[in-house]
Amino acid sequence: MTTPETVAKPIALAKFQAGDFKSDLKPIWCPGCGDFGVVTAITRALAAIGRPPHEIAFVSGIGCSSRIPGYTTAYGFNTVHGRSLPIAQGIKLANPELLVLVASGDGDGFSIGGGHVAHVVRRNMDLTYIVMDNQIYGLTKGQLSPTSSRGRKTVTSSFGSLEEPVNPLLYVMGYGANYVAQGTPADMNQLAKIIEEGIRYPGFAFINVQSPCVTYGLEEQQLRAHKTNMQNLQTSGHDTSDRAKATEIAREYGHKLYTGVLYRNPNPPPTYGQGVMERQEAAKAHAVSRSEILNRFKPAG
Ligand SMILES: Cc1ncc(C[n+]2csc(CCOP(=O)(O)OP(=O)(O)O)c2C)c(N)n1
Ligand code: SF4
Repeated sequence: MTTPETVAKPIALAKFQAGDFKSDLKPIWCPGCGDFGVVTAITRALAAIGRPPHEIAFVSGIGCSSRIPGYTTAYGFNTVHGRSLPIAQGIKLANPELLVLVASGDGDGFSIGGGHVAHVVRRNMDLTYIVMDNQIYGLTKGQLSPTSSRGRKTVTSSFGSLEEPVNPLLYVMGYGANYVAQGTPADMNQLAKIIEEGIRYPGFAFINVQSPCVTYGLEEQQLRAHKTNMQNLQTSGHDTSDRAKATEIAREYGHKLYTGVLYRNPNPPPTYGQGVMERQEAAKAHAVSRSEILNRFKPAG
């Protein structure tokens, strides 16, 4: 039987270069913004996947990071702040053959759009969700975001934040995500690789990217921390199938920068799209033909 996964999973069909996925639009991000590295990593991952741009839908919300679909040659939909996930789910269900990527900022994804994350994870929608986590609202000029650390001074918290930050890794692990990874443009090869693996994963894949905002963020501290405090999970022999260990690592968010795949369920459960397809097949098998219905209601005599 054909399921969204069997038709949508990327098979290397043609040879592509990363440049084939870069649009002619010149990014208007601030020079040095981490998001430049993220779009490069995404285009590299797409080249490795080998699906042509017209078979890819790239959905985002609103924010500096959400500009990213426009910088690629995939079909792009820069939607509404916080609503990228519901729209991406609709696109995937309407056309299961499309490869659907979703991009957000930490504000877009875990503040106004935070409520959608639990549901997309528990449904196991076959989407790749990339969050550019700069711990600040960049586009609107430096307000406190849900991942800003306690004590962080911003234009909306001049005496320091009184709140504990949201932990995006623990959040998705808590709802049972099957592919969870974290990367940074400071390690481009790994970032491209974890995005590629996320796209290949048959189900919902979450990739948190520590992407520094050089204008309103704590870029110096962040970049220094990335260089000195990074711990590469793949070179340290982490077992990506160990959910309990991955949850322990996720708890370190904000303290230690773990990069690579935290968790990859080796036995991917069925996706929501698969369930929908199966029900459609079952409904067809039990379908009553039009003439049968007309016969049932045929007037006697
Ligand atoms: C419904 C709605 N509320 C608020 C805004 C204003 N707004 C636009 S982007 C944004 C936050 C941007 O931060 P983030 O999502 O973290 O992305 P970044 O710009 O840092 O990449 C806000 C509050 C909006 N456009 N729409
Ligand atoms: S404001 Fe920050 S997040 Fe936005 S483009 Fe500039 S550096 Fe990047």
